[in-house]
Amino acid sequence: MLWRHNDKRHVVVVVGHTGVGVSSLVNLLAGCPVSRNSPDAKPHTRWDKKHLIQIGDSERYVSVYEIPGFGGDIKDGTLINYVRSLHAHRGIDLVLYCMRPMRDTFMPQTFKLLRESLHRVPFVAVVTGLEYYGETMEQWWSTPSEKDKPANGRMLEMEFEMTFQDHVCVTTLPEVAIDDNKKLTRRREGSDEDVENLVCKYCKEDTKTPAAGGVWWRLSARLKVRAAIYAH
Ligand SMILES: Nc1nc2c(ncn2[C@@H]2O[C@H](COP(=O)(O)OP(=O)(O)O)[C@@H](O)[C@H]2O)c(=O)[nH]1
Ligand SMILES: [Mg+2]
Repeated sequence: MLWRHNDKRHVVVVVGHTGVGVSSLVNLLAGCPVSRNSPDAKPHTRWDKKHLIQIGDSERYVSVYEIPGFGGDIKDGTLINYVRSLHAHRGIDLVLYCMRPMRDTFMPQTFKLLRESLHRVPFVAVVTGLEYYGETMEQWWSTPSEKDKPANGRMLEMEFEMTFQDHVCVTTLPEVAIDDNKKLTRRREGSDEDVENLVCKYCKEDTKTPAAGGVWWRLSARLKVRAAIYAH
């Protein structure tokens, strides 16, 4: 992939365990199916998935990089190197970290490695699959999943050491799966608005994060990623 060093667009990276709804979130943000989401949740997402997505009604576009699912076809270490390299070349402005409301999709170790690699980059938790949850989907964050346990948001912090700058509780169910269900349609539209607002909040004009690396670092990072891809 050729990165354009002079690209001044904000860079948003979408990551998550395979099957949590990374591709579906990208489609939600784009407002139409730009990425294939797989009914069987197999990791169809491959390398070099970059989408130019218009935010809100503005004239501005952000570059959204859809990272293949962790725990899928491609080694997690290779994916982390790829994200590091992207940060060195383009400067990442926002990480959308997708999870389902299930522990095995949290990936605290991966979170830690990404967090350490991306200094000062805001991480936003996107909890998907909440279309039938509670009175509002947002309640998931402030509700304990078991009696006498901390609320889910606190639990992520205390038990898994995963601290986020922001969070959003959503459904990324594709439009075709919703059909005419009014409640689900409303929840999907609300999810779209919430995620878009977050992207706007962290990708304001004149706040582009500069690329992190010097020329030599960038070159060696790129070679490492190339080697990892060929080895795959
Ligand atoms: N119930 C539910 N299913 C979802 C949601 N988001 C995505 N899916 C489904 O989960 C499967 C995997 O989604 P996909 O976006 O391909 O996941 P990815 O592997 O993370 O890219 C697909 O069948 C989607 O239709 C959601 O919010 N709720
Ligand atoms: Mg996918």
